[in-house]
Amino acid sequence: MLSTQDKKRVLREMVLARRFEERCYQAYMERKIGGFLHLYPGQEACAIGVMEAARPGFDYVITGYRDHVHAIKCGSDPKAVMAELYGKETGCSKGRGGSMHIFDVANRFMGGYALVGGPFPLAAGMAKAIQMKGGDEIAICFLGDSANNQGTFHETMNMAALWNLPVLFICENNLYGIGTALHRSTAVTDQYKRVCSYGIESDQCDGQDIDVVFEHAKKAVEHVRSRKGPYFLELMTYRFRGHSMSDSRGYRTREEEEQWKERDPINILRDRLIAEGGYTQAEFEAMEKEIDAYIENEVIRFAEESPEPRVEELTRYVLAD
Ligand SMILES: Cc1ncc(C[n+]2csc(CCOP(=O)(O)OP(=O)(O)O)c2C)c(N)n1
Ligand SMILES: [Mg+2]
Repeated sequence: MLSTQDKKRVLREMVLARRFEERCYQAYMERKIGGFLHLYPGQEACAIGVMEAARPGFDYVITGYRDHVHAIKCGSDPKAVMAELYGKETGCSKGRGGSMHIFDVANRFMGGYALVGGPFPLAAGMAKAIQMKGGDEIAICFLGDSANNQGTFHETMNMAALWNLPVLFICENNLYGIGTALHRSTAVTDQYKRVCSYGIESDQCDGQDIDVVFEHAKKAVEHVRSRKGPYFLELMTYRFRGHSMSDSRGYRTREEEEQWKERDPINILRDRLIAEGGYTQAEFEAMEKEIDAYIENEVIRFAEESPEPRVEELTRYVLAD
């Protein structure tokens, strides 16, 4: 169980994640950020709750294009992530990758991938390397619900089970792949059931309540770390914003959105802390203000003031020598 102190810390991390993403939205509208931008509000308890149960900076993590918060939870500096979104030389991928290609070797955050389903086999490869080297790490692969219809999903599940790889798959099921509802694209909508045919242990839980995510993730991480084989955990969640920046959300109703917003992961944890005593709404609001000031005065300022990559060096770091 998360202690009161831990709960306050992860609440802070979720608020930082939310404000960071909302500030990205604003910067995109001001044309400071270009290219694709996929935001994470609504899903914060997933990445933060799972990594709270794992070892950020030690375990290897990989995900898709909705990747900023995963990187930050693994230890990436929010300044280097924002500078990457701004396409600056000080960005974590030296401004060459942008939003979908956040990368941080030092913190074992292995990306940030644009190809849906692409990270599955890469995660298996990371797990195979861990297995061969004999370390205590695990590989964690976060992906969306729709990624599971890619061929790579099935090929990877088979190999991961066959080779007993130390890999944890986290499915962030937000019910949509771009504008297509899950039930319109997928025969079996309970994603955790799909890995049973490969003999992989799996579970499903609420992805909005970080206490619930943490408990399920803890069990999953223990399973993989003790080398009992791969594990697949499905988190039921919702993205509050559109898929990407140009999305009028015509494929879902405003009522459905409002229902999910009643299950905002930040409000759930804040209200619980207040109900348990020893925490107040005033403290929460002061924290929000302090985080906004940090994002503005440090994160945004750093991105704004950092240099652009030099034109002569634009292709540097893009391809291996
Ligand atoms: C191989 C490949 N096919 C198609 C796309 C286009 N595409 C981008 S996101 C997406 C939907 C993915 O949805 P999901 O896996 O549920 O993730 P979410 O965006 O909901 O987090 C698709 C089809 C792509 N990026 N890569
Ligand atoms: Mg999805």
